[in-house]
Amino acid sequence: MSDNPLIVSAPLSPDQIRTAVAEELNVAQFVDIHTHLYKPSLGSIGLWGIDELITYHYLEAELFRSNPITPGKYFSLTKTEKADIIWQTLFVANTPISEATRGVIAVLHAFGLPTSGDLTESRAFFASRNLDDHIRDVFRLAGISEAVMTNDPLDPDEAPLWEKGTEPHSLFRPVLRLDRILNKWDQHWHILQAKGFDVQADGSGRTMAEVRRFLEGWVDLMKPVYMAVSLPDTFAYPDNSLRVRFLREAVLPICRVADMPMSLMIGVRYQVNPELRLAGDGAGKADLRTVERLCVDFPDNKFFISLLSRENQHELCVYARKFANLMPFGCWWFLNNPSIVEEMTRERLEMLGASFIPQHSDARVLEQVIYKWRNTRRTLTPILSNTYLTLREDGRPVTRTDIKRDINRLFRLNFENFIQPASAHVCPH
Ligand code: FIX
Ligand code: ZN
Repeated sequence: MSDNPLIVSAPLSPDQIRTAVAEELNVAQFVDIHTHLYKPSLGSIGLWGIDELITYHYLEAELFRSNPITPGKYFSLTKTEKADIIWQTLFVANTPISEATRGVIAVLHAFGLPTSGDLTESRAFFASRNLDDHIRDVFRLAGISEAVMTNDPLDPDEAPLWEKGTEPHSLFRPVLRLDRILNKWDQHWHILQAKGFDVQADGSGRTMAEVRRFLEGWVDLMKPVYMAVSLPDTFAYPDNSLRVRFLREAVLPICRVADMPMSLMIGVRYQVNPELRLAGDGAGKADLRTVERLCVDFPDNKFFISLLSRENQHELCVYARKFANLMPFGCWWFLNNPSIVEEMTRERLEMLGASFIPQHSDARVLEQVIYKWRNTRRTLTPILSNTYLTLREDGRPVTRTDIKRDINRLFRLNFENFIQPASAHVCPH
């Protein structure tokens, strides 16, 4: 398709709309605004390769439904043994028809590797890859220009790497993740104290000022694009909890001064089955009056909001219509399945136009971005096409320029503007 301005601004027929949406989604380079991927200089905490793909916690949960092995026995196995039993159970003895199993198939297929039989050839392929080249190949196949990380200043494996000094990487953007402070202060306050911060388990004394000093130090060190936390379905605001005091007196003031969004991912029922470890979390409906009150009480702060319960999604769209400092993003975790992505994306387009962020991958293993973004494009193509077909039917011609502009806003500009001061915002064009 040429870039002749005459052609791109010509009204499209229904078939041309469908073609243009598919083509523009395919060529657009997305920003993946929430992942658990790591820049190479953070070393072995960055997961990649076939054994990591197959032992993804989504697949571990599915293993225990199709194999009598106990979690205790499974977690005593080596990584290779774990991958072998999952591969045999979910990919050989059963058909890989779930979203997460099909994703592994899509990654193997993308690299021309066998999608049946054993893992010998695949293991040899990934073992032969140079990580930097592999990352660029994976991002190219996924159609993403950068991945936003999740960086934990109290993770014993990660924090020392940042403190020692790490190489920045143009494809990865840092995020300051606060779960250990906001959700597990009782288990972590002594680490700050040992680092020379005058903090107390009960939050008394100079604790709030010292937590603010700790976080300001990490903002200087890490240069995060936003701060983030996952919160339980029972998250309450306002209340007298230490968590709310940390938000009010340390986290949100820093974010406001830095014009940095705060990402709240709400609705986790942590460790409903602890035996499953990372796969043991569940989902619950949250009370969104918390989000309402935060947006009212902190009008100069910006909130990325993602919710884990399908039942919260419509009310999130209503709140996004009330508060411009609220940016709904993604179809998170248990919602990242075509049947629910379709419902959520349609109601967001109907209520918010192009003023939201449709998806993030939440990838924990590098190559997952290939299938997670392929699935997003596949699911969104008919949804966006029908949106434009309806607009055309109601009397407004649709051009390729419209489609290109809207896709850029949905998958790049809404994020890039939201992490910038208003003075730096770029208008969609
Ligand atoms: O809190 C989070 O960032 C969640 O996305 C993860 O904890 C979760 O395990 C996940 O990877 C979901 O996709
Ligand atoms: Zn996540």
